[in-house]
Amino acid sequence: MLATSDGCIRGDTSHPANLGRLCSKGSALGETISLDGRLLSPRVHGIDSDWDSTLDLVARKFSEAVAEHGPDSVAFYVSGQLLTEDYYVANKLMKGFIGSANIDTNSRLCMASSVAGHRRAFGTDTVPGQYEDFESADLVVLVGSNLAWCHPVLFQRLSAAKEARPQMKVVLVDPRRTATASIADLHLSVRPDGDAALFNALLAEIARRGLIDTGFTAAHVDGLAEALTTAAASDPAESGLSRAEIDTFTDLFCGTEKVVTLYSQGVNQSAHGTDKVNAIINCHLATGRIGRDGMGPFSMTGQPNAMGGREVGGLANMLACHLDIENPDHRHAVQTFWSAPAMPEKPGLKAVDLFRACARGQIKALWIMSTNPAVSLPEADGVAEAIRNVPFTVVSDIVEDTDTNRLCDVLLPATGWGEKSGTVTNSERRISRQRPFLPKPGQARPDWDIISDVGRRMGWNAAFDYASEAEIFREYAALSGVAARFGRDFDISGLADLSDGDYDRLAPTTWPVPRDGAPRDRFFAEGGFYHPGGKARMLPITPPDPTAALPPAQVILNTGRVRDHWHTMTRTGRAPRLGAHLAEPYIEIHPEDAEAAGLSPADLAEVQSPHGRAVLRVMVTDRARPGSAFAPMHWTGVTSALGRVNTLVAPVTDPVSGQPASKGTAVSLTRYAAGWYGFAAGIAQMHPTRPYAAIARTRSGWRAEFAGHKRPASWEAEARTVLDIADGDASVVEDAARGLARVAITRDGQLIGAFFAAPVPVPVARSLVVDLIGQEIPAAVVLAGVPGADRPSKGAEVCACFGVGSEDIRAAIAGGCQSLAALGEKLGAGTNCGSCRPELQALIDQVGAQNPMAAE
Ligand SMILES: Nc1nc2c(c(=O)[nH]1)N[C@H]1C(S)=C(S)[C@@H](COP(=O)(O)OP(=O)(O)OC[C@H]3O[C@@H](n4cnc5c(=O)[nH]c(N)nc54)[C@H](O)[C@@H]3O)O[C@H]1N2
Ligand SMILES: Nc1nc2c(c(=O)[nH]1)N[C@H]1C(S)=C(S)[C@@H](COP(=O)(O)OP(=O)(O)OC[C@H]3O[C@@H](n4cnc5c(=O)[nH]c(N)nc54)[C@H](O)[C@@H]3O)O[C@H]1N2
Ligand SMILES: [Mo]
Repeated sequence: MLATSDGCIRGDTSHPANLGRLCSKGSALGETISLDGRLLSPRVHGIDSDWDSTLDLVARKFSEAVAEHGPDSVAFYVSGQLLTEDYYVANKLMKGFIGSANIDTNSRLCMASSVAGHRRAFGTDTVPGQYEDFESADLVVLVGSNLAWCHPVLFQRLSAAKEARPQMKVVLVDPRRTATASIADLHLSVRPDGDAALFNALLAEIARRGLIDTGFTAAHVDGLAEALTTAAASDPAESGLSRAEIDTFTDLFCGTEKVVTLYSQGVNQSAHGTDKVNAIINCHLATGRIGRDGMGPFSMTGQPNAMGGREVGGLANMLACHLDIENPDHRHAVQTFWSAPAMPEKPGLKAVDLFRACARGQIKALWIMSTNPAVSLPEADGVAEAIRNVPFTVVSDIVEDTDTNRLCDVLLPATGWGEKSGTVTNSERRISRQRPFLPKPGQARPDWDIISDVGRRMGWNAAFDYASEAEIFREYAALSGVAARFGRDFDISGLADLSDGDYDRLAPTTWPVPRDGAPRDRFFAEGGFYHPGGKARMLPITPPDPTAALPPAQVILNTGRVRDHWHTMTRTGRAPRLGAHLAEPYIEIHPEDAEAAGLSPADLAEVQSPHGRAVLRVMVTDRARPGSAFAPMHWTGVTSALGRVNTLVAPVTDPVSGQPASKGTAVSLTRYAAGWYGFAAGIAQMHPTRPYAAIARTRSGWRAEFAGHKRPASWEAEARTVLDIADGDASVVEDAARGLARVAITRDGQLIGAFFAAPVPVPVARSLVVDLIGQEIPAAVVLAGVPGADRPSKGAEVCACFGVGSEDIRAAIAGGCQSLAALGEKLGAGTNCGSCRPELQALIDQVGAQNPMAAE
């Protein structure tokens, strides 16, 4: 990614992973880098402080806790959004010097089941293939991946490959018919967690048809017979699919040699996630379709450096460089290399258990870096309580106000994207440099520098005396050479002698990069697995019993992502063009479930589980599978009143990987009893202050949805409070009998705030009102609440990159643009990141119908 002198963000066409393509969020990064809302100085109990005294305090509190209660009384909770150099130093400080393995990462919520599945099958955490394999495959099976929205750049690569080679087939396995279904020849709406039953059925069929690659399995695979016996005994119907659907899928898989099975959080985030991973890998091992051009299982990472974190040993059960914590030889080698005083002999606490230990009072000092656990962990209210319960808490972040920051004693300002320097590794094992192009703002410092400073203040001067990220990288690369002597896959020792200049210029590089010996692109085509004896393991997988039928008005809550937001929105929430696609927390439910719960479109649903409650806007759609509802994970206490879905999610984890089952909590649905509903747009920042509320950025300021119980005595006062506007002239139209109210506030003829209330969800053209804010416009136009003839509404935002709305697109289609190419030529829509192309196609397919993806 490049930032150009005109302030634009462009893709780097020479980068082999994206070839210059960006997603909507990447394209909008320029809107997120202002210093508005940034954390710019260290803060202790809400008061700005200096680095020296703050880091002395941090070092002293951690040292005291270790001295009084032992090393396991402290913990770090870190993130796949740290750079490799940051991550390496954090892991070194905790595991080698503090002497505890209590460092875990948000990758536990993301990649842990893939890591565990890889280790069970291959003996180490290796992704065998590379992105090019998606392009050269003849069948790509996407399992629990919404590629169109979550990996739009790869989605574009896949779309282009399919266009170029129409014989290529794509299968999507997902309970929901997502935007990704637009590329699929076959969509299998699997029952939640029905995947293992589906892949067992496939494995049994592979055997039945005599398609086991016996040469490969005899030479390179253990466990074939047991895996086959178990697969044959498993009931395909437990997948929730019909016999015909399963047959179509198995025919495709069996009849195609070049198959890539690409999977993501629909696989990992499950109480059976590791088993699902191994059920998939089994089918590739049995057919020998692994590590060859266009073939293999492919686990897709999410965060920029999820893979780098796995490599440095950021998980509580790993050592650095894919070495094992339980292995005394491995421990000894790392300890010697680091000249470390102490090394833990057993794994530390995994994320969910770590916060449970906080709740129990076992953790006395906690440092959170680059993650927002009060929003993103299951049982989020309990996690917030647990953080409050730790006597001393530190968080390093780039923004000032997050749900987690609000709970912590000490805030440390880190440098962010554009300011940081280091490396990240992507899903295909490719290491890329992140180069800074902005000055460090305020007192912000790189994460590695903050961590190293604390290490020195805790007494380990020599071990943490780093002058630059290049120095850390060289040390890390040298350690990987030590690991390679144990026959490990992760070896970048060939990069251990880079000069500072070489490091700065480092081109994107796929590991392994051994000091001697040839680099290679793929693993395992000729065996060479990392279990003793060099064989892979197939595992006998017993699918979970299908969940018993839920009572009426209960559904399984599936959670995940929307197209234009990133996790807890600390950055995407600042970009107006990213707030327009889906501006409010919502729940997507099937018409049958809506009916059973008495919910109509645009109602608010009260969603409850034993762990908490949320109130979400209802979106009724047959894209949902009956019995399974979907809600995005992005809304927080900063952006909403009751939109945090992790308050609902049960802290159930996979027994092997410890990864939470973030997609499978049973919840009940009822209609939220609101006395009034409101929509407001204005120039000032609004806050989620009403019983129901959600705020979003707009180009002219902010917009918000509200609901309350008792109707306010004065609508003007209510409007001024929620809009946070005290001045200007307010015009009010009220129909007290029907409970309708509209308030427009102007200043010097300019519209600065508009507010609409009704006893039902407010029917007003949101995007039009938003567009009017800041304009010279008579209050009467707003109070009419309809588009003026000269100002047609552009409709709900579809293309975030070029700000193109649904109405403009409909008009263009009606005017003759009947293809994506024609729309792109006329409006630009869909020509940058491409993630709206499924929505554009849907509009082409059904002009005149309601745009199914938009919030309005
Ligand atoms: N826009 C956007 N993109 C992102 C991110 C973001 O926040 N926003 N985050 C990044 C990160 S960190 C990650 S990890 C990735 C995640 O990328 P994805 O895994 O693609 O995203 P999710 O929406 O979490 O989940 C994917 C799908 O799993 C399906 N699913 C749920 N349960 C099951 C099941 O039992 N079986 C199957 N087969 N499918 C199921 C869901 O319906 C959902 O469509 O995205 C990355 N990209
Ligand atoms: N229900 C449900 N929950 C989920 C998921 C789900 O699908 N459903 N998905 C899970 C997954 S896959 C993931 S990856 C997690 C993500 O969850 P989180 O990691 O909690 O989410 P982010 O918003 O990415 O948090 C990153 C934080 O780091 C800050 N930050 C950004 N850059 C820097 C930096 O350079 N240094 C420092 N120190 N801070 C920085 C940001 O401001 C932000 O506060 O959520 C998980 N939780
Ligand atoms: Mo993730």
